[in-house]
Formats: sequence, structure tokens, C-alpha cells
Amino acid sequence: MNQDANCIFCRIVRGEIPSNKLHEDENVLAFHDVRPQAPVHFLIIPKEHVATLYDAGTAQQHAFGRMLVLAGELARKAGATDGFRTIINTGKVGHQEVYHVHMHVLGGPEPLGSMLQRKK
Ligand code: DGP
Repeated sequence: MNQDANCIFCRIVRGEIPSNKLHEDENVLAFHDVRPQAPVHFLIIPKEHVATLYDAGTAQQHAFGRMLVLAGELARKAGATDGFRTIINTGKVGHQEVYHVHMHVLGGPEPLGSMLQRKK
């Protein structure tokens, strides 16, 4: 599996940086965001290092499909039972901070919050 020695999220996958995990399987990991923007805010990532959605290909189809399939199940378990937002930031214009693909899942009573406004 492709990994990047210095990537923060690869280091979380390897257990070198602690995270508050919601789910782990062969291909994906889900953990709470360290800077929550909503009452429920977690990230789902592929375990393989893929920097951005620009770098995605058929090799990632299974893991990326798994990320989408897990979003609702994990959102419900985390307490977001009335809906949620999914956001994948890509590149500079997309305000991507961590260059390892991740899907934000934001829910709870006020999930809109500052996520779409921040950094403007
Ligand atoms: P962005 O790349 O802008 O889509 O967002 C990156 C998110 O990653 C941001 O909401 C904060 C979160 N984050 C960054 N470093 C860590 C970390 O070490 N642990 C956890 N749990 N979240 C992190």
C-alpha cells in the first residue's frame, strides 16, 4: 500500500499519531476531526496515501466507494440522525490543508457552521 512517511494522515493510519477512531477496516479509517466545525465532525480517509482527488484513478475506486457507503452509517452512530454534509476539499482553491484525501462528515443541530465560510 502506498504510504508517505511525512503525511499526517499516513502517520495516523500507522498509529504514530493518536486519533479518536470511529471505524477501521482494510481500506479506510474514520476518526474525529481535531478541530470540529460541527457537533459531529469526523473524517473518512483511504489508508493508502492519495494526495488529492486529482490523483484518484481506478485503483482507488474500492476505497473511495467504501468511504461514501460508510458516511451515513457512521454519521448515524455518531449522533447525526437528521442529516449531514460531506465535503472533500481539493487543492489550493478548494482550501485543502492536509494533502491526503479525506471526506469531512459534518452533522448535528448546526452542521453548516463556518466550514464553507472559513479562510475567505
Ligand atoms: P482540509 O484539508 O482543509 O479539508 O481539512 C483538514 C482537516 O484535518 C482539518 O479540519 C483539521 C484536521 N486535522 C489536521 N490534522 C489533524 C490531526 O492530526 N488529527 C485529526 N484528528 N485531525 C486533523
